[in-house]
Amino acid sequence: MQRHPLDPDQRIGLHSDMLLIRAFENHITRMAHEQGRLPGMQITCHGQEAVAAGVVRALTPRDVVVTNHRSHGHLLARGVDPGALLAEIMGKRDGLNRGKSGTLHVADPGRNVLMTSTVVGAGPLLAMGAAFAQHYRREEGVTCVFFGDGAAAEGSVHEAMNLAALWKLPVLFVCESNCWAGAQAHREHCPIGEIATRAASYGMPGEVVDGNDVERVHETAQVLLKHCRSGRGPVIMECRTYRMHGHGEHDPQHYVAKDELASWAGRDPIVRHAEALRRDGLGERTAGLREGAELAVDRAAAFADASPFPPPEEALEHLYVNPVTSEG
Ligand SMILES: Cc1ncc(C[n+]2csc(CCOP(=O)(O)OP(=O)(O)O)c2C)c(N)n1
Ligand SMILES: [Mg+2]
Repeated sequence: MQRHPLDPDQRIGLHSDMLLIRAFENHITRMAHEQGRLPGMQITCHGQEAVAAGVVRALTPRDVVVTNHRSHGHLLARGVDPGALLAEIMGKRDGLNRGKSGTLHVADPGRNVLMTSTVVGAGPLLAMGAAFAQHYRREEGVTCVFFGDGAAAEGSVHEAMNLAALWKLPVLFVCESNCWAGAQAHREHCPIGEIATRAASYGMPGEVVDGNDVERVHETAQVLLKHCRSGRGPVIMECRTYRMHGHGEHDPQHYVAKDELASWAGRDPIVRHAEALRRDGLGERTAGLREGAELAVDRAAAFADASPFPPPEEALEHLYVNPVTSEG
């Protein structure tokens, strides 16, 4: 695989994205443990920041993103304003979707984030539809869909991959293989371990990448996106990573062995990347980045806290582009 070395600005950009995502998710964790602060289930991507930053930074604004229940990192890397995202998660009026989507259904049409689907395995089919539209309209974009290793066991994912390959649709299928699907370990739902191996059976390329190595993720995504853009059809990119928190913040994951957690903590993508940057003489440029990310989240929190809840009369507004009226 022909990779292009990253320049210092790109490397620092990837690092900043990961720091922002981590700071944001830490804030969600804190709030999730305060009674009454956040509605619904809160699902964070602690440990998976390198996948979000590495893949999303390789996309262009024309590319479409379809995400899943573990979406905050994808959205922040795409440039979604942390304040608007946090307000959305809190169900506030100034949220990205006016407080009507919450964390689990966020969409940002302005940034081509088509939708967040929390129906496990539905995202790849939606992505295939979006990619069909891109192909049909002869647009340049690619559709990038994130899904989990558990989702890969759903029949819908097979259908999406099969048809995308048959019609040579520009889809980057990104599997975040994070060792768990809810409380089920990877080996309990996946007989072959590697999901990218399946690519061969669809006649498309498949790559496995260390999902805790942000630069490797980024370079691999760049190469695979080139394939999608060339009209040769879809690809599967499997990022091997780890879910450091429970399925959601309500889940203390007592079913996870302590030594497994400790071993993955030792491969933290942010710590590893900071070390790599230091080794290459870029340590000085990382000074203050963490504090900057935390400040951005503090500002986001102040914005979201100050935002009111939407009034009940707005409940049925902005749900459809052309709302069906009571007159029909
Ligand atoms: C069709 C469907 N089945 C079950 C669920 C409940 N559920 C939500 S997330 C999840 C686990 C998904 O695991 P994986 O795809 O590996 O993603 P991860 O949570 O590890 O990021 C399950 C079973 C659902 N949302 N949709
Ligand atoms: Mg998983």
